[in-house]
Amino acid sequence: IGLLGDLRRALETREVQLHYQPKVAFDGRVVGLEALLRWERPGQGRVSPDEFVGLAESSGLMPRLTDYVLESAVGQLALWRGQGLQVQVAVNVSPRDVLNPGFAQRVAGHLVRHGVPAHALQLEITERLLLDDSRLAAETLAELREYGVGMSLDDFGTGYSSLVRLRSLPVGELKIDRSFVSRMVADDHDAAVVRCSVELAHSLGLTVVAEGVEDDETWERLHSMGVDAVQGWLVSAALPAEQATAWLRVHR
Ligand code: G
Ligand code: G
Ligand code: NA
Ligand code: MN
Repeated sequence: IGLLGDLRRALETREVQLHYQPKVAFDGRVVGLEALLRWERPGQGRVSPDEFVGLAESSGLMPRLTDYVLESAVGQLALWRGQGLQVQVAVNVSPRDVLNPGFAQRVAGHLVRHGVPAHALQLEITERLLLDDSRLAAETLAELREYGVGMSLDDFGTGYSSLVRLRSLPVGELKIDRSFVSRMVADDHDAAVVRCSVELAHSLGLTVVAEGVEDDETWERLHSMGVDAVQGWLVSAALPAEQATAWLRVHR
């Protein structure tokens, strides 16, 4: 109860912030940044988004939190574009968000208000969404895709989505879950999952991002497997907006 009250207040005072983690191609070029929520609760230290996103979902606060995230991310995109930094920003949305009537219109509203083109925004949806075979979710995603918003399938490999569902989904990118990436050097089975995911993605015309890349050997293996881009601590952790701006100036 204390945590929920604090979270509501934190959204008003903007104490909850977005940090940005770069996704880069193997030549070092930036292909985008993923916005990740960070909350330093006064006197209590950092609260993990796993914890407060879950709380927001179970308490009905999620639409507000997601709106807050979209507003911050699209606002930041407008600032970067104004400075000549042409990047794409990815926002995580929960399966519940996509089932909210009017979600696509709200996304479009943020873009229009800030004068940001739809292609500059990407939504990361988790593979879990595919499990509940919802018509509304499919229609909402199709509507956003039609509008020009990018779509990425997050945590790939953890949700056992069927090939049929995957083929019919309007996504342009697949992100291999970091549980496979982090173990692929040590474990042949994890390496096989990564290799097959890359092949599957490419044969469906999707680009592949590997997340959770922490060392050079993993980077090299992913490169040789034909992965398109990587994200992880080896490249950079998620950075506060100001540091992300400095990073972009150096790496664009
Ligand atoms: O950055 P970190 O590992 O702490 O994130 C933990 C989890 O919280 C991840 O699953 C991530 O996708 C999720 N998360 C981070 N930011 C957001 C957000 O803005 N919206 C939603 N729905 N989930 C987020
Ligand atoms: O669920 P999602 O894939 O959105 O979660 C991304 C999470 O992974 C974030 O919490 C982010 O902080 C975390 N993360 C990003 N890069 C790395 C990494 O190299 N190693 C580990 N262990 N976690 C990472
Ligand atoms: Na994500
Ligand atoms: Mn992920």
